[in-house]
Amino acid sequence: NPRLYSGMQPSADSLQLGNYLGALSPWKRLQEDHDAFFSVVDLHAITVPQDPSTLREKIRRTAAQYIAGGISPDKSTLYVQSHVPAHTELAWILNTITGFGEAGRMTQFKDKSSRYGTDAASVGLFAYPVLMAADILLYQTEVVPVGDDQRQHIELTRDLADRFNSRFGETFTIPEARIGGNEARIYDLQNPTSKMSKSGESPAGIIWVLDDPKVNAKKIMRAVTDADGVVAFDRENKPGVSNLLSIFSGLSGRTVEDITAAYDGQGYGAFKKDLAELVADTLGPVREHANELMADPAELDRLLARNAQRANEVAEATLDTVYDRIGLLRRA
Ligand code: AQP
Repeated sequence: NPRLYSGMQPSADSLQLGNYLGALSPWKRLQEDHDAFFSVVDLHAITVPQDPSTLREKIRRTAAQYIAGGISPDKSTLYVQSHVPAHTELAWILNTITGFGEAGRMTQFKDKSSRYGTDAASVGLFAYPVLMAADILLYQTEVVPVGDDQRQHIELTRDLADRFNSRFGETFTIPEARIGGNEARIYDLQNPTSKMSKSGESPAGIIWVLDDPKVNAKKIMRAVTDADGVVAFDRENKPGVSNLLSIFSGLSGRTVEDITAAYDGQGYGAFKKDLAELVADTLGPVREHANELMADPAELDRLLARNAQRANEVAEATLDTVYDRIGLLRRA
C-alpha cells in the first residue's frame, strides 16, 4: 500500500470542525488502502506559546480524538511527534538547505507572525514548514492528505526533497498533496471569509468536536448567512451559506447540488435545522468515545508508546541514509 503521512497540532482542548472535515474524516477513509502514519505534532504546537500546565492533556486529547474519529491504532501508526527524535534531527538538516527568502514567503508564517508581532514570532515558527517537511520525508511518504491551507507547505516539502536528492543522491520520495473538495476549507461561522481555526477569535464561529452537541447545534442555527434566502453555493457573494453547504456535504457525503435541490424554495430555516442536527449527530459520538479514552490515560499512553516504536524504526532507517549521504559520521 502507498505510504501516507499527516498530523495535527494539539494546540487547543479540542479539534475544530475544519480539522475534522479537512483532515480526520479523509484520513479515516484513506487508512483503508494506505500504510498510514498519523502524528500529534506537539513540536509544531510549541512554535507559538502553549501553557505547560495543559499541553500534556491537549496532546492526549488530540490522540483520543484521532481514535474516536475513526483512526485505528492497529491499522495505522498513530503516535506523538516528539516521541520520534528523528523529526527534529532531519528538520535541522533540512534547515541547512532551505533558503531564508524561501521560508519567508510562506503565507502561514506571515499570517501568524503578524498576529504575534515580528519580535514575538520565534525562529521555530519561521522554521515550522521545514519541520513539517521532515515529518513527511522521514517516512518516504507518497501521499499527504491535508486541508487546502497546507498546499504551499507541501510544495516546499517537494522542493526540499528534490533539492536534497539532486545535491546528495536519491534519498527521499517526492510526496503528493491530497486535498479534498469543498470540505478542504471550512470557514468561521461568524466570519465566513476567514478559515475556521483552533486559534480563531470568535467563540460563536468555531465548532469544537468535543463541545456539547447542543452548543454546536446552536452555533449552526446562528451562523451568518445573507438576506436573499436562497440555498445556493456562491463563495464570492454568499460565503456564509456556501460554507454551510460545504459542511453539510462533507458530513453527509451528499453533493452540494443534491443539497441545494433538496432545499429549493425553503429559505434557510429548515436547511440550518437539518444541518444543526447532522453536526450534533456526527460529533456527539466522537465526543463520547474520546471522553471514554481520556478516562484511562495510562492505557492511551501505552498505545502511543507502541505506535511510536514502529514510527521510530521507519524514521531511523531514513535518517541513517541521510547522515550517510551528507557525509556525517554516524554514531557507532
Ligand atoms: N478550516 C479548515 N478547513 C479544512 N481543513 C482545515 N484544517 C485546519 N483548519 C481547516 C486542516 O487540519 C489539519 C491540521 O491542522 P493543524 O492542527 O496542524 O493546524 P492548522 O492547519 O493551523 O489548524 P488550526 O485549527 O487553524 O490550528 P491553529 O489555530 O493552532 O493554527 C491540516 O490538514 C489542515 O489543513
